[in-house]
Amino acid sequence: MVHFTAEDKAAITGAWKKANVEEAGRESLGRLLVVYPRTQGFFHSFGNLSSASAIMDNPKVKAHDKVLTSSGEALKNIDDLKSTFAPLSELHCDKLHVDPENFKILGNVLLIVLAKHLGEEFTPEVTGWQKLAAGVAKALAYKYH
Ligand code: HNI
Repeated sequence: MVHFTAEDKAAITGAWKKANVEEAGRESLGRLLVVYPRTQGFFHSFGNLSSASAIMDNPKVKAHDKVLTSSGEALKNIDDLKSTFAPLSELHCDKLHVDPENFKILGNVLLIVLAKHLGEEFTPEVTGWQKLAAGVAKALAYKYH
């Protein structure tokens, strides 16, 4: 299990407050689809994903900021990510059939997008976020069978 120190928690919450979470979530999903095209296969219902600009302007991608905003819940329950993400783990396994390797990839994309949004000040906080991304990826994979 990932353990968060008081310093990690303070750094994570600080960056969360400064970041535009909806925008960063949207951009991360868009970037995931552009940079890792095989992930597009999970999003058949999203319509036109034929080019980088089509993806970044796709209304459904833009609307899909809930992927990250749901991580706001994670912050409130950071010491129990496993239970917090259990329902979403079941959904992604049983209904969506998303290979859990993709959770790690999206986490990495998110860290890069946040670094872009927050600039240099994100650097000292990256330790906490690295752990959070890893913890969420692990929690989302927990119910896989
Ligand atoms: Ni994910 C739907 C959360 C990673 C593919 N996903 C959701 C929903 C949430 C969510 C919340 C909405 C559920 C609902 O409507 O009840 N997803 C998360 C989180 C992460 C994540 C917190 C990782 C941090 N999802 C991924 C990844 C993929 C993915 C990496 C595929 C590559 N998710 C999906 C798909 C849907 C989805 C597909 C359904 C989309 C739709 O609207 O049809």
